[in-house]
Amino acid sequence: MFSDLHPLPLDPLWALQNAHRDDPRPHKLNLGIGIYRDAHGHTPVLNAVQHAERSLAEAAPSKVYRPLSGNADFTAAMTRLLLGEHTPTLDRAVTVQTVGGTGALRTLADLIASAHPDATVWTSNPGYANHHPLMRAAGLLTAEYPWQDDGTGTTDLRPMLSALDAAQPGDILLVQGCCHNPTGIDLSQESWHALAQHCQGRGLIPLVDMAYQGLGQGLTEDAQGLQIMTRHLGTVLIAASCSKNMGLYCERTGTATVLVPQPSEKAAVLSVLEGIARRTYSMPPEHGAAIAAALLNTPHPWHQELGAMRDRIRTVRTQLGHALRDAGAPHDLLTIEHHQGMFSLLPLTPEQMDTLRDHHAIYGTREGRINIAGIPDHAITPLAHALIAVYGR
Ligand code: PLP
Ligand code: TYF
Repeated sequence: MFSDLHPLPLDPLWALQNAHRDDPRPHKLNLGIGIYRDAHGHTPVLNAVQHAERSLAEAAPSKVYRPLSGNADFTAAMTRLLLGEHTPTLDRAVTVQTVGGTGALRTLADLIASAHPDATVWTSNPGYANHHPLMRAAGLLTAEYPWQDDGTGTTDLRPMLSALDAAQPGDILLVQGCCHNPTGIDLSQESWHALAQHCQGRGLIPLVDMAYQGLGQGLTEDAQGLQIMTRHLGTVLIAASCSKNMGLYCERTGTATVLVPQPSEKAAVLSVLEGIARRTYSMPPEHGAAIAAALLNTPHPWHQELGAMRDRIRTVRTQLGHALRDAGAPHDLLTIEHHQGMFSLLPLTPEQMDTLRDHHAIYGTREGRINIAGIPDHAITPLAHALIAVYGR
């Protein structure tokens, strides 16, 4: 049965992880995979998470099966985090718990395939490496729009909208809500408004991927663009992840939200989402959702730790910017100062990224993505010098 199968190439991010692991150079720097690291290079479990886990263990509630839509405390609190407290849009929202942000994207892709199998999903280029494979796995077609800096650190809307001229009514606009992976370039508030108008005018359905809420400007601030969409449009899809902002990576905790024009449409959407869960994995895992519900419902300690992560990322960005300036870096390298969230896309070629790895033991992706949140304090200045040595002045 399997004799005709050939091994697939390893996911480039895991290949990079392995290459870094096997590199004997002591000063090696792993800026590949997107995880937050503290000033010493560690990714500890948040105190708020440890506290929630202890409480859960002590309470030892039963492990009987849960609803197909997951933990209701968690999904309700996530819906408010995404859409805002006290907003009428809450009445139009259906949220189910998913297996991380990835599971949310796949669940929504399956929902789209059930409702509108001919839809094309438009995703950014450059964009998140898994968007095309996820959407195609659900049988959907994909297409791309450009995602580039307008010269001021935000996304240039003109080329994006002109590419979307080819989209058909009912097509899906997959857009990252904040802290764009891999570029760190986000839409301005004005551009979010213009994009919402464009979707309304053309009958496009936004699918907002929120994988980094709270790691850019703040939990509320990072949801502004999404909320412009949800206030102005009848139908909006949202994939959310608790992997980064709660450090719950391996607990696989996320949500899929569907905003419908009329509350009367919610029941059918919920039943289709539950059907997708049932035939895929039956129900999502409880542990991460129970932790996340505790963090969301007693938010102060979590907000403090998230704020510390966000502040560190921004401080590292600023310090790297200063180190680059001090070393006489060209303007192109300094754009990283304007980026949002964990990532920046450097203007380096794949060959220059290879040189960075081979000569300086610095591991970023071949497309030029580096994880700013992965830079320990002691590595900031050496990194700046290495970037200039490879890219030129
Ligand atoms: N969407 C984007 C843009 C991401 O960068 C990621 C993870 O890096 C995800 C979704 C998936 O998140 P999760 O790890 O929760 O599946
Ligand atoms: O972009 C990133 O770094 C994340 C991390 O199989 C990731 O998507 C990469 C590969 C993978 C799971 C997570």
